[in-house]
Amino acid sequence: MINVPGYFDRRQLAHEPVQELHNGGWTPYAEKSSRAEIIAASFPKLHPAADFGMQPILNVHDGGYVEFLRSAYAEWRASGRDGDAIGYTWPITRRRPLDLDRIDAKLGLYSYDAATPIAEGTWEASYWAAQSALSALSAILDGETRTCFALCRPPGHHSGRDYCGGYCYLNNAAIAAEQARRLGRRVAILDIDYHHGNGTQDIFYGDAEVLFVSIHADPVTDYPFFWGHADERGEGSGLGKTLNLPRPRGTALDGYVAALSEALDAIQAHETDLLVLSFGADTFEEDPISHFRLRQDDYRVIGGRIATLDLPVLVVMEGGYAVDALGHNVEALLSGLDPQLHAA
Ligand code: SP5
Ligand code: ZN
Repeated sequence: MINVPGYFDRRQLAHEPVQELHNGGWTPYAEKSSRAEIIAASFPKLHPAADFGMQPILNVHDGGYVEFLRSAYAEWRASGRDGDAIGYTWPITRRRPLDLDRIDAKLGLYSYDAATPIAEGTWEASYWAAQSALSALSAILDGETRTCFALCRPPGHHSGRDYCGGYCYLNNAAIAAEQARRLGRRVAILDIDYHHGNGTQDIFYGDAEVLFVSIHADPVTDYPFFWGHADERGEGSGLGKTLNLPRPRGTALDGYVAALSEALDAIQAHETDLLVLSFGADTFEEDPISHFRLRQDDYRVIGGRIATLDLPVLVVMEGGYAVDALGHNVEALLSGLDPQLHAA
């Protein structure tokens, strides 16, 4: 059992898309609500999320995009379609701004892939995932705990200011990080999901105050392809405040901790006083959609290395699709991160 405090709201289970387009065909949606159920079962109890309202979401996301997320499913159905809303045409890296109202145009404008359908409960679940992240942040800022877990689902790190993608709709980690920054904290985000956190990177790309560091599969071979290359380092006053550490398929613990040392050095150099850890367990050797080779015990080692920073850590759940192992992998990470709390 996990004794790190955690936050979750059962309304996050309302999102249950049926299928996604993958390798040219429809396959069952990998980001299932059972992922959250199995993680929740590893905690003796989880705190219900408090409601921090829309403002922290709108500090990160575009108002038009948020309105779209809330209404897309109803519009899709009103257009006579079955199933979940999904786009089929995308503007080439943003054409000129056009005020288009057709649902298909809006799906194209506000998304970048065909893996992120909008289902009946998508808005409700996404809203409460963001509130879980804000609630866990609040527990840290109020001094109740130094380590806190946000059982965010749907995940968030592929979602940018005005787009969804990669099973992500609202960027939970970015929303919490921005809130913490506004409350005066010096924030770094360390993203250790298998996939590059392109949404988080985009949100803070020109930002000198929030450091974004990511260890992920090389985008030359892996999703999301168009972001996460080592030469992406931030822009303007944010130049040098984005650090990408892509690693090849097949990476196991040794290669991983070498990248992690580089990441931790950058976090220290930033003079960070609060770490947001975007944690995806899809680096696991048995993950069905990914290609790293981390084992369950490796997550304890990784958590232990991150703990050497001696910082308050907000852990935000991202991906991980080997559902049966998910609770154990989260437990291993958290036990490494906070052995005292874990033994308590
Ligand atoms: C949060 C996160 O980990 N998002 C990952 C999105 C990856 N999407 C690209 C790979 C899609 C693989 N889909 C497999 C479906 C199996 N039914
Ligand atoms: Zn992932």
